[in-house]
Amino acid sequence: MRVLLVNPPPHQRVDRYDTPDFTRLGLACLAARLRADGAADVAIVDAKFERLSYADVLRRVRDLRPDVVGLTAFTNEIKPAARVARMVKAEAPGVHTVIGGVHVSALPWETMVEFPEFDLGVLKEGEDTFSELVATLGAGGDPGRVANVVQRVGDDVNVAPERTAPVDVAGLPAPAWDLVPPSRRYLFMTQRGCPYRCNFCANPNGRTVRMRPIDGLIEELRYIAAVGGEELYVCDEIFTVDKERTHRLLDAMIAAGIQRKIRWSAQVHVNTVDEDLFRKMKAAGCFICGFGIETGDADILKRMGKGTSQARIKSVREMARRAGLPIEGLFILGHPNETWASAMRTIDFMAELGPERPILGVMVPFPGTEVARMARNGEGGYRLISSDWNDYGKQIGHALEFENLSRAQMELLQLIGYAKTFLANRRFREFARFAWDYRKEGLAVLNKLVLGRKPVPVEAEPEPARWSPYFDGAPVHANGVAPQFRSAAKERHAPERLSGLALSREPIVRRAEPSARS
Ligand code: B12
Ligand code: SF4
Repeated sequence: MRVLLVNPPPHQRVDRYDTPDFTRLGLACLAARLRADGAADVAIVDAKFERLSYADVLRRVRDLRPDVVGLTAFTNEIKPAARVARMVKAEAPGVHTVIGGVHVSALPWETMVEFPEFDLGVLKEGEDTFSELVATLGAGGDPGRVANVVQRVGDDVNVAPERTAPVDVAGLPAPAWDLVPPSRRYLFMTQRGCPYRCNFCANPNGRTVRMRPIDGLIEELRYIAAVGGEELYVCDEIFTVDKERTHRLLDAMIAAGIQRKIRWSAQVHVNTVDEDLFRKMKAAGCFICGFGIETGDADILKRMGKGTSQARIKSVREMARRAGLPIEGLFILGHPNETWASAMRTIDFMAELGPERPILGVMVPFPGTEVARMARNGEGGYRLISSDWNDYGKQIGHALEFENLSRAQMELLQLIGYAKTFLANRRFREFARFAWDYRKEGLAVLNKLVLGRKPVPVEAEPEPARWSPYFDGAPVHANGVAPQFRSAAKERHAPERLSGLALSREPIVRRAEPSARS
């Protein structure tokens, strides 16, 4: 079997992550596992990293003539992934198109119904499932029997039973970085899982933390340094979740002299750090440490499930300062029942803490989260304003607003927040630099605020008419599906009851009509 893994081109080129200077870790992990199993020849095409157009991707498909094309997608990437799959199917209908990643994992049935371009979907962490799926396809077996797979069968969608155990991370081979072009920055993951339950987070790897062995990590770091990697983005949900193990890992990194070749950033939780750990992180090459502060409103913080307090956040900020470790403070505007006043408290708190790198995103109701459930039900003051997945970005997006806080007000608050954090701390030069570094994103927000124009897609094409079951019946207040679209089929086949069943449903493609409420 020949397998091609694809990170699709971006919908637009505004956010810096639309044109990243690193390649996709998830695909490198899948490729490594397939290769170790010996089940397939694997190639990776990272269209974002390589700046490839859709036509370029299709050319690669023609050259490589794969039996399986696997696509990865966060929510805001699902439509570009479907576009690649559509092109592949038009060119070679016999190729199996497989979608994986966090979006299909949160909405398995809905994704397969909305995007007929995908033949199969792999849910959650993909190594075990995809490996079994490829072997099954190679042997001419029934892919619908592979646990954690969703399959299109004619007009039906089959959802196989769930896998009982999460992936044994300790037993995985190192990511197949040799299958992607070398780069200056790499994503690096030392463990998977997070024990917390924040209401806005999909926590895709579940609550059980599983660690990679330290010697394998050091070997991977040596490889990355040898191919010219200079910087890492550590992707662990909480790098310091087990302090004792973090100390051992940092000691091993220092002993191997990693800090002389590579600098890195990581995210921590304020409950799992102390000054000593910060000092050692810095000694091991950490140049900035991120933590989710999320809000400056004490009540909102209490309710969100982060398990922390403002007092703890302030004391951890001071610890980092004393340790000489710059911080990235991550904040969100748009928590349930957010108001102008609570958002201003967030901005004031951000200015007070003065993170070296402030990040202030606007809430996105990612499927599978409590916030998404509330937004779909019109709770928490939320109003969904788009049923277009391309609008589901945190910095540049257009997914929701509040009954009492318009989208434009939220975006204005976002700009005020950034400006105040720098200017109140008299960091004028840094502000100028920040404004220059993020000029594309800033202009996109201003353009939308002042002229009401959304960013222009890179390669627009007429969209096929679709029926999006996720939004069917949800109160979308603009450019989306009207509430009366709730279909009898959706009522009959509630996703909660799908497991293991082959279902009939109404035709996949239905044309959305203008919202009655827009
Ligand atoms: C590192 C990271 C980033 C990095 C790098 C992202 C990247 N392009 O690789 C940066 C900082 C750039 C980033 C940016 C964003 N991120 Co981010 N990010 C993460 C983080 C922490 C880890 C992702 C990762 O690499 N995991 C490791 C690999 C191994 O896992 P994986 O990619 O999920 O792949 C596995 C499975 O999903 C599956 N799989 C994936 N693809 C495929 C394909 C096939 C064919 C198969 C079979 C299986 C499969 O198998 C893989 C191996 O097990 C996750 C949270 C998390 N803990 O997962 C959030 C997360 C993915 N990010 C998220 C978001 C929202 C974003 C942004 C949209 C935010 C924004 N700025 O608007 C941007 C989008 C950027 C983009 N388009 O690339 C959300 C996604 C939610 C959603 N439903 O879409 C997450 C889940 C955070 C959260 N808790 O809500 N992110
Ligand atoms: S602590 Fe971070 S990774 Fe864990 S649930 Fe909260 S936001 Fe998600």
